[in-house]
Amino acid sequence: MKCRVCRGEAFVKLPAHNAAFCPEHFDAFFLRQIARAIKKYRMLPPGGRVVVALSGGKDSLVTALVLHRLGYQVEGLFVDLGILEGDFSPASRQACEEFCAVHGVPLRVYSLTAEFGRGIPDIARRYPRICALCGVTKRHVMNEYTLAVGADALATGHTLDDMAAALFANLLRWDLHYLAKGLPVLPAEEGFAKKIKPLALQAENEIRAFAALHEIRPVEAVCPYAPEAKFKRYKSVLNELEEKSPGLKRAFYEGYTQQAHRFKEETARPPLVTCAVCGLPATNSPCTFCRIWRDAT
Ligand code: Q46
Ligand code: ZN
Ligand code: ZN
Repeated sequence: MKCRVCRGEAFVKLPAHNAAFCPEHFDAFFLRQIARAIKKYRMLPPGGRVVVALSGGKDSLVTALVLHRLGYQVEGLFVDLGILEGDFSPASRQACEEFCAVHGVPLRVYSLTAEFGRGIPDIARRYPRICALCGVTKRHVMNEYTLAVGADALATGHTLDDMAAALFANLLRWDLHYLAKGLPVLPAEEGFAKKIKPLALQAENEIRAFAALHEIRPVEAVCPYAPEAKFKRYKSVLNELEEKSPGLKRAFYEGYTQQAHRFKEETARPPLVTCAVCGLPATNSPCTFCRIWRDAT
């Protein structure tokens, strides 16, 4: 296989794009694809300021590197959950610290233990559905932080595989709420920072190749509370279909982004109140975050 651009030895083969590339031209191709998505979905103004939610995994690290290389003012935010089992939080934190040091990306670490004197394992003893609360916690911290620093948006590392699998699952159960919210961009609203997913059109194999090319070293430790990977079955069905029809996943998700407006009016959101403690919009006051971590009642 030869590089589509220079005819040199190919480093990666991308059946979905009917192309193969050498390292140099794959790098340029990957950046160009994301630059195009950022423009198409109006994710960021040129040179804009963006907080990237870093977990230590490859997707979030690749998101930060790409945005940094495209000239945005990137700041990484790592939420240290205080999970010591399996060295999960310390190893994740170290992966983020190393990445940020190598690439010159500023990193802010928000440690639950430092802020509130306890972490996820302490909370897990009281609450059985710990992942749901952990998700609420991370989203709250990231949103509050992005608003506080006045960045243009909060970026997460969701990939095409994540977006297509979620779309597939939510279509099967006609979850209209999600179907109105599955876009790569959620606009800012009062109390909510703009949320963007710059890798929403990049498939897993492309992201893996880009991470390898730049010697990104993601964390290997796995969270001890990790349930079966989200949407795993849907991902494998889509991958089977993709193998037979390269490009199907992307066409499926991209097609949705053109139709998503149709689901908008269908969703009635529960009315929001203002949390008396943190001042952010929530379904109840105090909000779940303040109830759990700030002991608000
Ligand atoms: S970190 Fe938190 Fe995940 Fe661990 S406790 Fe569950 S949600 S599995 S992405
Ligand atoms: Zn080439
Ligand atoms: Zn609150």
